[in-house]
Amino acid sequence: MTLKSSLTTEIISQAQSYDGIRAGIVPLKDVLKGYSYQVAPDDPGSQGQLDDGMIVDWPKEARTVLILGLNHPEKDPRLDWLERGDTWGNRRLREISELLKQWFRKEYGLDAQPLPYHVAKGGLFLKDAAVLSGIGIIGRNNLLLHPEWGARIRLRSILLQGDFQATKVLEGFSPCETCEGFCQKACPMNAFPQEKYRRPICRKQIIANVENKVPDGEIGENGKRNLVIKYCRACELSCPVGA
Ligand code: B12
Repeated sequence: MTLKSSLTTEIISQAQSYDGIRAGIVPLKDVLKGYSYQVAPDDPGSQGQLDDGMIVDWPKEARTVLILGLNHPEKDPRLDWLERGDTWGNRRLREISELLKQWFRKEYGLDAQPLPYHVAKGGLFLKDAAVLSGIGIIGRNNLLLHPEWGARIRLRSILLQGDFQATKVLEGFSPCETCEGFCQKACPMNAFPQEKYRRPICRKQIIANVENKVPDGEIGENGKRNLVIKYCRACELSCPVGA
């Protein structure tokens, strides 16, 4: 099936009509050839805290990925807190994905499949997909940097039925080249020895966050505030891009 390239513009504009959303489109086959698939094909250690359902089989006709990025500004830290099995930002991304799926069916009579967060549950490596679709670049903090929001962005993907023209890869945006590396210096665990991100070191910090839940959530059934996990964001929030 060949679809008109003008549909890419329509799909992106529909996705970006939601507040705080940026979107990109990339062929699924390109994402599956990305760096992360080459080094970690099965996403080791990504068991995950999130309650996403598992997608066992991707639809056969799904050949395109629509990537969504939701701004997580510092002034709204709750978006990043994990409460009752999900973060508030991810709940918003799930909701928007579902609305886009309905819109896609109504508008074009085609199927869309929102994917889970974790690769082990049928999701994709989201930073690779976001770079390839032109939403941003990978910074020295090992995170996706968006020109306007820096690393303060969270990702989600939707598989689309059929082929669509990809959005362009971002060019001329390389803020880390002239930066003194605030992100790496800010890491409380020194997870960037020799300026390279080391996952096992970073993971120790994340485990400490998981073990140190705090009662800052909504009022639960027991009349007390729910416990929430506040993940470390030091390498993200110290980045001057989008601060
Ligand atoms: C497992 C996981 C973790 C693990 C391991 C992280 C890791 N990087 O290995 C732990 C729990 C430690 C973790 C920590 C964090 N995570 Co995390 N994590 C994930 C998850 C589920 C998979 C990531 C993964 O395993 N990647 C594979 C490993 C091998 O690759 P990598 O280290 O990420 O590096 C690859 C890319 O940089 C890529 N790359 C580099 N240059 C280029 C260039 C091109 C052209 C391409 C295509 C690719 C590419 O190649 C590298 C591999 O060689 C993703 C969600 C998802 N489904 O993708 C979120 C995700 C990456 N995490 C995210 C965040 C925000 C964090 C934290 C800040 C904690 C927090 N507050 O949520 C920290 C930051 C850590 C860091 N500086 O990288 C966000 C990143 C958003 C962004 N702006 O980039 C994601 C996308 C989830 C989301 N909600 O949107 N995370």
